[in-house]
Amino acid sequence: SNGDRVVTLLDYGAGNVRSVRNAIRFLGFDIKDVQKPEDILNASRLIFPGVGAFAAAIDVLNQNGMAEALCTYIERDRPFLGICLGLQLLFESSEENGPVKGLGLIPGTVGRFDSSNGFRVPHIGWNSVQVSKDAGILDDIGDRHVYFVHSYRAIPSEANKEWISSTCNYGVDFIASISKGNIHAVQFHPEKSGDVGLSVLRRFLGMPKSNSTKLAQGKASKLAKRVIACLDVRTNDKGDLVVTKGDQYDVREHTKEKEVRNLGKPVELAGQYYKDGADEVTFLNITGFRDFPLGDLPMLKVLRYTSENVFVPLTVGGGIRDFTDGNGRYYSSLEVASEYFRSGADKVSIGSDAVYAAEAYIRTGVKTGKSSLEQISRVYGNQAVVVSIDPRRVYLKNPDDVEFKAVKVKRPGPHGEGYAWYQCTVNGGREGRPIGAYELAKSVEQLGAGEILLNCIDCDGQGQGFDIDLIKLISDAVTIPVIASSGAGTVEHFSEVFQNTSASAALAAGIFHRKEVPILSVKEHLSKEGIEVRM
Ligand code: 1PR
Repeated sequence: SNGDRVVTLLDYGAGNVRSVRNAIRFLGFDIKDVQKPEDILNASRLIFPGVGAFAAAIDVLNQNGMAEALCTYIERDRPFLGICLGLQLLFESSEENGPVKGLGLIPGTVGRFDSSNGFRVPHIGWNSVQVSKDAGILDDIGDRHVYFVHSYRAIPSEANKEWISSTCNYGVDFIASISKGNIHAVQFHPEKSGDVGLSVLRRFLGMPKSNSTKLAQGKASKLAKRVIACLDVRTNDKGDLVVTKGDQYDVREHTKEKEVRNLGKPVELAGQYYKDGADEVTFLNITGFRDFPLGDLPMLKVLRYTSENVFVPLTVGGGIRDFTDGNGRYYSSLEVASEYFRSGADKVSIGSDAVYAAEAYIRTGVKTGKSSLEQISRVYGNQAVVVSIDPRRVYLKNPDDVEFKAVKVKRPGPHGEGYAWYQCTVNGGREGRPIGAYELAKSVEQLGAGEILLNCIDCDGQGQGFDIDLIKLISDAVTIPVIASSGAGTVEHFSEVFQNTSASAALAAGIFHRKEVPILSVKEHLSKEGIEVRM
């Protein structure tokens, strides 16, 4: 009957669960949203994708009687799947802005990862898990990677060991999933873990199983280095939204007409890169600084369509700032970001506006809480906020010639300069600002950025390799993950950046769009070099 293909979803409205919805629909199920506590008690299967902050979530659940219904449902051993915060909330308490009391169904406290031992927080990316219990839903995982994004974790103990079905290691062993009877919860995101994640959901939904690979064979878990495909998107002169790609940020052809370079359609390309094994897909609305994105509805459509079929994380950037339109209607940057999230983005990326926020923070030493960066990370969590840095190299004879952090460069400048500082720019590289990439990175980390997308205008589109000096400088300066970007031309450039810097991910555009280097070749090369990747 139809009832067999319905999933009840507990979405308490604290954030974006669009990707969970998309994955459920992709598997052929309908969704019934929980409106009142009875809907939980009457569910034939319930998915609880926790998002946002622990305290906010528990408050909402307590206010409307959902917490009690949820506990009853779980105590009755009814089919349940919690995701991410949906796992953490089952524990007794969390240290996130706390201690804050949880539902108390599983013994233990949820604490924060410690970034002091070289493990960057948030734990973002693809990691493998050690399955310790035959839990059914994990049967297809084996040693394949699944996608995590979180700063807090529950630790295995004598008291909770009967619940644990898998663990993961990230500086410490933490609980990757729990299973007991019909109750399951996973710290990772099955809806963002590609095929292997879909198979976890498929098994929870009781669908026909593929050949089981069963328990993973004792391979230590290790966070994989991510390979990200980036789509710079803008409308061309005919008004079509196209994927374009610049040379040092100049995206026009060198012809008389100077048309915008057209490398394909955004939704199609994103779908292709997902199939090719991209670990993430990033869209940059590169004219967002002048065209307001909520007026630019095609980009929201691109996100909606892409997220229906692409089950890895999606980031979108461009135009995240406060804006007043021609009719005097004011939009906050938070509204812009919320619209991106609602349309299917998992993370948003802020460029120009983060530069202004960092400049103000350095000047005053005060966190106003009002910048787009601070507001969005407060509401959606810092793991959902990327800061895109667009620096340009400025050579120096003497590192003391500027007030900004300068580095000794491997290759001297045009006049034999041995040093450089990296000047931040805004508006798509058009305007240089009085702040360096190093100072910006440090500031935005404090203001709530969860990740840095580190471009380099000099290297962009050149295919000569990443700017190792810059990437080393920045990845050593912060404890959040850094995505190396700009300049990839060969597979060796990817191993070079991972062997010489502590970047967590490498992003490329041109070589993928022009089909010069397939994503699979990059992964195979990295794997051959002994670098952990998701295959
Ligand atoms: O300032 O918040 O509106 O955000 C604008 C965003 O658009 C920023 O993230 C900025 O990096 C991006 N952007 C603006 N102008 C351009 C341009 O190219 N004219 N694209 C642009 C930046 C850089 C990379 C690129 C890599 C890899 N693109 O993301 O994809 O350099 O390229 P490669 O592998 O071909 O070398 P805001």
